[in-house]
Amino acid sequence: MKKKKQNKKIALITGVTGQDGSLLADFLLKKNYKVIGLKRRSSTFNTQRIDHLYTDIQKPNNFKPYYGDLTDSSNLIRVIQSTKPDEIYNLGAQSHVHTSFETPEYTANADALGTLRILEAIRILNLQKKTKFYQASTSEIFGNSKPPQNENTSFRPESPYGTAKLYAYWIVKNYRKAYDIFACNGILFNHEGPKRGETFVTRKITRAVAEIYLNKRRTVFLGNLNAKRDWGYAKDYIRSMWMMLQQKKPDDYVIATGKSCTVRNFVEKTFKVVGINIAWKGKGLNEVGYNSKNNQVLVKIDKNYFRPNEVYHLRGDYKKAKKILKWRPKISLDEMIKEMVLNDIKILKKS
Ligand code: NAP
Ligand code: G4F
Repeated sequence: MKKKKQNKKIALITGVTGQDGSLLADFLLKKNYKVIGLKRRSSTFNTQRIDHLYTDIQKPNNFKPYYGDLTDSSNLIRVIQSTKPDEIYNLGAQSHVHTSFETPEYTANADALGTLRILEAIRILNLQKKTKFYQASTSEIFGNSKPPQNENTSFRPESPYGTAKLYAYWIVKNYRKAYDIFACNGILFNHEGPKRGETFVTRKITRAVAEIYLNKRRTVFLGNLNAKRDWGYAKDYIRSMWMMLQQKKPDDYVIATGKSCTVRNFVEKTFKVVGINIAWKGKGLNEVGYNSKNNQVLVKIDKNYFRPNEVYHLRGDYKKAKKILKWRPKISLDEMIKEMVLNDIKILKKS
């Protein structure tokens, strides 16, 4: 008997040019999906993370980029109407917490209303039965609620970013209940890797350490060294997004490692990869980190990197994801830091 040809599943990813979007595109293409990636028009190239997916534009493959923006409803409706995706992963966002204090209205427009626009598009186009929806929620919605934070922890966002993401979180729950849309919130704690944007603290540090190691710079300036984060490995977290949409029922899940450390510890661990032991002296803005072997000052504090409000300690409890999704993190923080530093050294040697 002839085997019936199965149609490929179609996934639409907003934010495909970002860290998570590009990794998710790789992941879904390996699973034989057809991937539609929403990218913004930009005056300089913004596709470095996905260029490998369409080297030859004349040769159609399973990845197709579309221009689009989360602030543009008509565009979103058009793209969703013409592609009719089985799964939508809404990863697009103004995702920088500090920047959200400078651009609060834009952040709300893209991060909060952008989510609403996609949910409305699903409803308007009558795709409730077909299209599953993943929302990139965040541990920032917990703000300064006491760790460990899980799905039952109260929300106390401390930034325009966290507040916009909390709107998105609730509107997903509203639409799930009201219109029976298969919609999930992945409440992901910080996750990093070689593709992390260079203004987030982990990549800023691994890149600076690589430059210091190669004698391309002398010091790195940082803000609050005492903030604690639960840092996981981005590729591990991407897997959980897909897993959520393969369940029988839509639900919300915390994704984390369950361990946290300070920015200060992260700095120490990163310098250790290139054989430098960091010691600290001084207080507040005058604190410095120095090479304990030769006293050379390598880390300084700059008050411009402090935020109007700080989230002091995020540490997630991912028991629910472990039990229901059978998800767990695989790569340790030390392994990840090593990978990030070695990758930054490699990039710098090429440049
Ligand atoms: P990222 O690297 O900053 O990527 C954000 C993506 O969104 C980029 O592709 C960006 O496009 C796009 N974007 C920004 N504004 C847009 C708009 N108005 N319309 C359409 N696209 C827009 O972020 P990420 O680390 O991959 O995070 C992915 C998602 O997860 C975000 O929603 C973030 O808030 C959330 N999240 C991240 C973490 C984390 O630790 N990484 C944790 C929890 C939640 P350009 O490339 O053109 O700028
Ligand atoms: O790396 P960060 O900028 O990440 P933050 O604010 O935790 O946000 C990231 O994780 C969220 C999940 O919890 C995501 F939703 C969000 O999109 C983003 O991916 O800062 C981490 C910590 C903060 O406490 C900050 O004050 O590092 C501290 N920090 C100290 N010096 C610094 C610096 N942060 C940055 N970006 N740059 C510094 O020089």
